[in-house]
Amino acid sequence: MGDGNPDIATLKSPANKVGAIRLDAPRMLAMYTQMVRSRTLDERVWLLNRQGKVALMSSAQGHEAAQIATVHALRPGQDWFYTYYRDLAVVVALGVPFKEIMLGYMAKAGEPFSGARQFPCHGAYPKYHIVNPSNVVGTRIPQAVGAALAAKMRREGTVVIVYFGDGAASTGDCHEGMNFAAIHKLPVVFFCENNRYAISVPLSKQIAVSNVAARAEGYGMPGLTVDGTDVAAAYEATAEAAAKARAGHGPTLIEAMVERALPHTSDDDDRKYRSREEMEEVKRRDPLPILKRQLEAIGVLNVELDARICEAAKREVDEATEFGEAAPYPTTEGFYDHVYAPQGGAPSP
Ligand SMILES: Cc1ncc(C[n+]2csc(CCOP(=O)(O)OP(=O)(O)O)c2C)c(N)n1
Ligand SMILES: [Mg+2]
Repeated sequence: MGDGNPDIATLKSPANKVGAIRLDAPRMLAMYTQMVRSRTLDERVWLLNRQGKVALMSSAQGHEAAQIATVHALRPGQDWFYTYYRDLAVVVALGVPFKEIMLGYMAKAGEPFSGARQFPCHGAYPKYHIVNPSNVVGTRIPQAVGAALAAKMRREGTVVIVYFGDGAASTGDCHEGMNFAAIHKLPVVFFCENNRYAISVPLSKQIAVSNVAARAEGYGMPGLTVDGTDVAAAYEATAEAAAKARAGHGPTLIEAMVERALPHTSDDDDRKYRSREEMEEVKRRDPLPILKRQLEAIGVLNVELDARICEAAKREVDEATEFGEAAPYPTTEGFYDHVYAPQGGAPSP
């Protein structure tokens, strides 16, 4: 494990126990299905990268429980989701079709977020209320706070959630956004996916305190650290934070302790800075088998149902892969669409 991380064992609370909170079995099964789908897609994209068909992948493997739980704790269609590059499972849980996601990974024409001009799932998808304007870490935090200010001024009862990593939490943008949101009691949930690494830099070289949530006090908002491999813990924390935000009580900082199961991106080699023992522990905290075991224990999942869920996910991913491979690349026509241009049209090339 990286140095300086909160002791995961101390994060266990009654709220972390399945059944102690508002999570019912059908919702947990829906979360599991989404987790299997996201994982299956994630693994396929990784393979496609190795085949030279996808330029870059930043995997969500190990983060999925936290990501999916937040979507269930919010109101898709009303609330806004400011995601970052590792949030594939958020995008999946919000219902973006795999074929469209695959167009992004393969940089093919018709990709809905940015027309394949940006990284996969970067840009915006208004239909799903997803905004991810930039790969520059931390920048979406003040932007999300601005959206929360707009929501408050319009009295919409809308909540904005902004996702970011532990590394992004150390940017100036993060400080400015959190400070402003707390002062003005804005309806925003700051959701830090703490995997204890910013590429190869461990948490102890990013922050001098033991956890990111400790910062919340300095801004004047609640902050809590939860086990992000446990859907129940992440769900409850997000649901409470959203209820507070909707009621006009301002922002909350949630720090979900997650695992980055793969290298930072498909261009990284984490064997240079993570030990085998550490990766064994990461495997032990894989959220997929954890949720699977929880569902089996309460009699909601059995071998047949699990096989059906996995087969359906594979079929969906197969179809998306074929669709993506058959799709054309964008042409230069429309090159200047959706970009700012001087008065009088597009700039001359
Ligand atoms: C402002 C800025 N600095 C550096 C980078 C290069 N960079 C890309 S991802 C990353 C690590 C971010 O780590 P973290 O926020 O913990 O997210 P994680 O990838 O671990 O989920 C860095 C430094 C960047 N994109 N933006
Ligand atoms: Mg990180």
